[in-house]
This record gives sequence, structure tokens and C-alpha cells, in this order.
Amino acid sequence: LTSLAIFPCEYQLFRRHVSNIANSLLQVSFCLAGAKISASQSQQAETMDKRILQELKAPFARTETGTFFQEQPRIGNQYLEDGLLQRYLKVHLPPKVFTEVSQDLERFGSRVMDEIDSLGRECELTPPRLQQYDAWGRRVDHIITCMAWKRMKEISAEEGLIAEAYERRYSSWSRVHQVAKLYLYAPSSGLFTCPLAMTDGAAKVIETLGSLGPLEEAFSHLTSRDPTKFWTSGQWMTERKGGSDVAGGTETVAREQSDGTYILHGFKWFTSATDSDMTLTLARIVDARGQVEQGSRGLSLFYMKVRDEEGKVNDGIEVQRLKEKLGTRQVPTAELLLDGAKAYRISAEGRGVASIASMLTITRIHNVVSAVASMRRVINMARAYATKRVAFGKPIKDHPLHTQTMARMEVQARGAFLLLMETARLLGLEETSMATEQDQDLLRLLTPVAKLYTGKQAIAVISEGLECFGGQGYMEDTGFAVVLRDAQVLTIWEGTTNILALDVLRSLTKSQGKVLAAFFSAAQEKLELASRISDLESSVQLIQNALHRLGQFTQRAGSKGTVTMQLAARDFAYTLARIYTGALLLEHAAQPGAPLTDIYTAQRWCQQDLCPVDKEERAGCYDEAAASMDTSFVYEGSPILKGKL
Ligand code: UCC
Repeated sequence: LTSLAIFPCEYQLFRRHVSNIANSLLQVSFCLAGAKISASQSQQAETMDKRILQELKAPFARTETGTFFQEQPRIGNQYLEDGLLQRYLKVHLPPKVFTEVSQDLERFGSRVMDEIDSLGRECELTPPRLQQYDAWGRRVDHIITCMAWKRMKEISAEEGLIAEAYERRYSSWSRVHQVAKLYLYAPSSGLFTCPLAMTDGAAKVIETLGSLGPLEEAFSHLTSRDPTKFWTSGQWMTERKGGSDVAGGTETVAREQSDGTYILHGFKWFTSATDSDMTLTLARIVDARGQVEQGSRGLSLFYMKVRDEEGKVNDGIEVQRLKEKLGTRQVPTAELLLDGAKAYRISAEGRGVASIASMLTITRIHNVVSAVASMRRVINMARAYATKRVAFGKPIKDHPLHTQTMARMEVQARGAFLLLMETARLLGLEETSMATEQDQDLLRLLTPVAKLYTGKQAIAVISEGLECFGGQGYMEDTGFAVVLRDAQVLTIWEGTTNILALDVLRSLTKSQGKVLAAFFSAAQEKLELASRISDLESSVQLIQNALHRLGQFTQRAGSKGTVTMQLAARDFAYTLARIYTGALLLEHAAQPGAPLTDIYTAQRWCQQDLCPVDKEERAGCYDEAAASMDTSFVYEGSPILKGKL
């Protein structure tokens, strides 16, 4: 017994054995003392010994924790595992570009698998922390990030994750290349995609405004492939009064200095990736009378360096605290006091929101990348698991109901993927001056549509995906739970679903309907090829029908008040997303040599309600009476409104 390694969990068993053996020894010593050992006593002792031995050999006894261990699903090369991505690139990219891009993505896919994925996990396990004071009591506001997070910054530069989009070596296809790379990277990036989104957005603003003065230096850092030079940028918009109503919520003021720079005073409530090197932010300029203009027209856009050469936060910026978030804990998100922080105005006075809008376009597209990529990753991992996990006598991949569930997730993820790529394609055209007016209008409309729709899809698909792993999907240490926690931000960051739905309406109003005309034409064009393929005919018909109903709805809505359109905004945006994605899937499935799976995806997508706005309107959901009833219904029993409705 002394040679046995006894662990705490076996302690009770051990105690039982010891007491049994002690009893046996007592009996033996008693016998040796004079009494004779009876045959039955010796038999009893033998049986007991056997039982002890049996117990020690039993499964889960001693140090054994059982003999079965589930084989872990492992990440493979995500480029090679993604047939749709490969087919998309092959169909759209010029052959030489396809060869080069494909080679790069295959190599990068290996790097994600072998190196980056474990770094991403380390970022999750070692979240950033804030050291506010040094040992001697001096205020330092040092945001401490882990080595893996720092390595992500170097890798981003080495891989040109921002540079690729601005070097334009593949002309308009550079954006598609960059987006495909980010799509492979995002779920393994430990959320480094957050600073990259804002870095890309800042580069875009600077390129749009013209990189003059200090912006020239900033642009070269943001788009550098040299890890020692590469900068990331923040985007400080949200203040205590809120992140949606930027015009109503911005209190930060900017005072011009004699050298033409400004000093800023204010409180930024939600600044993501606060370890960044620079930022773009909004503030109200104080005029000679000490007054500021309220509303959107009072906001201007400023560029600010956040840290000095040693990485120390600049004077005039105090980090109040790091936020405690549901997910995205890998990213340092801070509350900042601006107390005389030096900044450069980079927009015309009062053109802050309009100037930062190009950043919003980019960060919203990055949001779509993350949404689609995380759906894809969860499905791929669930697929790997289904081949290894056996239940009820066979691998779970052989249970049709399980596979059907995964097929439904696939349809969503594939549709969302094509919507992402379409947005990236249009952005690439716009940035290389190759976009037609229709392309530009479509990009303006599809950006908020894709952002709001894929964010919702991601949460649903990822939640379903976790279920594919049973209880293991719910465990933090498998690394799956974090995917769901992180996904929840996708519908909030860069504008909530309703704010984005209202942005869709803004694009309609501002363009006097041109964006919608572009939508109808582009969708029709995409259906052309598919309408000649018999397997796709009925799906084409469903999209045509939905387009017709959408057209009728917009005509009816035009003659009604603004309340109708506001109440319809979300369903309207969903309708645009479903119809356009259906058209994209059909166009893709109609390509020569397309596999049956592409046809099947398009057919399945088109089975859903493609025009929810029509159904809801016919049900009277957008009438003023319905709005009033919604209020009574939602606040029924509320102590605040009781009896006042
Ligand atoms: O979420 C945040 C944290 C950052 C994390 C980033 C990482 C994400 C990556 C994820 C990947 C992992 S910070 C902030 C979040 N907040 C928002 O996104 C803001 C949400 N609110 C809105 O979008 C609002 O609708 C506002 C702020 C745009 C509304 O402002 P206004 O001033 O009331 O709106 P106006 O008056 O309608 O528009 C002002 C001007 C107009 O141009 P002009 O003056 O020429 O007529 C608009 O056409 O701005 C123009 N504009 C736009 N232009 C407004 N929105 C857009 C747009 N989307 N595109 C083009």
C-alpha cells in the first residue's frame, strides 16, 4: 500500500482499505497471540483482499480518471477548408491575381493554424490591465498588454493586413485580397481585428481628406509593413451621453492655440484599443466668444497622437479605468479624460461627422468580416467535432438531424460570405476610381445593410454552433464560449441594428432614392445568368417576386408619413439583405462548373421570407395605431407609466 500513489479524490477509498487491512491485522495478531486461525476466518481475509484488489483495478479507481477521452477538434488550414472562398476568388479574380492571392492565402492559412491561433487564445487568457501609478506614486496610466497581443501587431504589419488595401498592387482586387486575409485571421486574432478596423478606417479618412502635414507621417505608419514602424489607431466617438446620438452626446471642446493646433477637454466614455498609437476624435470648437455650436454642425474631426516614442500616454490624456465587458476582453477599452490633450483639426469646421463617415464605412465592413468569419470558424470546428464525436452508437455526423442543423447554419454563413465579398469588391472599385455611379450607390446602401444583418446572423449561428459541442460548447476552457461572448458586440459596435437601419433610410433620403434604384438594377443583373438555368429558375422567381413586392411597398410607403418608414426601417433593411444575398447566391450558383452545393445553397436561401417588410406592412405593423399599441403593450404594468398611457 505504501507504494501506491494516493490522490485526494481516492482518499475515501484509501481510508476504507486501510481500515479493512487494519481489521485483518488485528485478527491476525489476535490469532498469533494464542488463538488458532479458523478456516472461515482465513477465507474471509482472502475474499477481502480480492475485493480490495478488484476495487483498485476498477475504472476511475486510484489515479485513473476513466479510459475514454474525447478527441479534440483542431483547426485546420482555413483557406484550404473553405471551398466557397476558393471558388469565389477563382470566379472573380483575373487568373494571375488569383494564383498569387491563392498562394498567399494558403500560406497565411498555415500561419494562422500553426502560430496565430494559439497567440489569439493567449490574448483571451491574458487580458489587458491598467497600471495607474508607479511604485513611487507617480501617475503613469500604463495599459499593460500581453506578449501575444504585441506579437499580433507585428504580424499584422508583416502580413500587410492594412498595407495590402492601400498599396493596391492588385488594383481594385486588393480590397478583396485584404478582406479574405482578415476573414482567415479574425477568429484567431484575439480580437486584434478591432484595432485593425480602426487603423484601416483612419487610413481611409486620411486618404480621403489628403495626407497633408502631420497626417502624412500618420498615414505612412498606419500602412507600413515594417513592424517597428506600424501604428494602430483608435476612434474616440462615444461620450457619457451615448454612442448612437453622436451629435447630441459630444461634449468635448477644442480650443485653438496660437500655433494652429488645438487642446481638447472632454471625457471619452468608450475608447477601444486604447493602447493604439494615434486616434481620430470629435470635438466642438470654442469660438472667440467662448461659445460652441451644438448638434452635428458643431462637430469637427481631430487627429491626436496618443503616446510618445516610449509608448507613454501623452500629457493631457488620463486613463480613468478599463471597461469590464461581457466579451472582447482581449481588447483594452478605456474611459479617458482629455484634459488639455494636443490635437490637430483635420476636417473643415463643423464637418466632423461627415468626415468620420468614411471611417465608419470601413469599420462597419470590418464588423462584417468578423461576423462572417466567426460563423465560418464555428461551423468548421463543429464539422471537425462531428466526425470525432460518437453518440448513440455512431459519429454525430451520421445523425441526419444534426447535419440538417449544420446545413441551416451553412446556408446563413455562405450567404453572409457573398454579401461581405460583394461589399469588399465595391469598395475596391470605389477606391481605384473604377466604380460606376451604381456601384457607389450600392456600396453606400449595402454597408449598413451587411453590418446589421450579419451581426444578427452571427449571434444566432454561433449560439447554434456552441450547441453542436453539447456541454463542451458552454465551457470557457474549450475556447468556444468566448466566441459567443465576443459575437454579442457585433450588433452594438459601430452602430446598433436600429441605428444602422436608420442609416439605410439616411442613404435613401440623401441620394433621393438613387441607392434603391441601384439596388434594383444590380439585383436584376445578378439574376440574369441564373434565370437561364433550370435548377435555379424557381429560386429566381422567388427573388423576382420579392423585388416586386419591395417595389410596391416603397411606393405605398412614399405616400405615408415618416412614422411608417421609421417603423419599417429594420424589416426594410432585412428585406434588402435577404433579396440581395439571394441574388448573389444565385449568381454564384449559375457560374459554369458550379458544384451542386452552390445550387442547393441558393435554393435553400430563397425558401425563407424574402420580403418581411411587405408581410409586416400588410399586417398593419407600421400604422400609427400599431405604434401606439406597441407602447401600451411594452409598458403594460410598468410602474412609471401605469395609468398614464
Ligand atoms: O463602437 C465604437 C467603438 C469602436 C470599435 C471599432 C471596432 C469595430 C470593428 C469590429 C471588428 C472586430 S465607437 C462608436 C460607435 N458609434 C457609431 O458607430 C455611431 C452611431 N451613430 C450613427 O451612425 C449616427 O447615425 C450618426 C452619428 C452618423 C448621426 O449623426 P448626425 O450628425 O445626426 O447625422 P446626419 O446629420 O444625418 O449626418 C451628418 C453628415 C451628413 O453629410 P452631409 O452633411 O454632407 O449631408 C451625412 O450624409 O454625415 C453623413 N453621414 C454619412 N455619410 C452620416 N452617416 C453616414 C454614413 N454612414 N456614410 C456616409
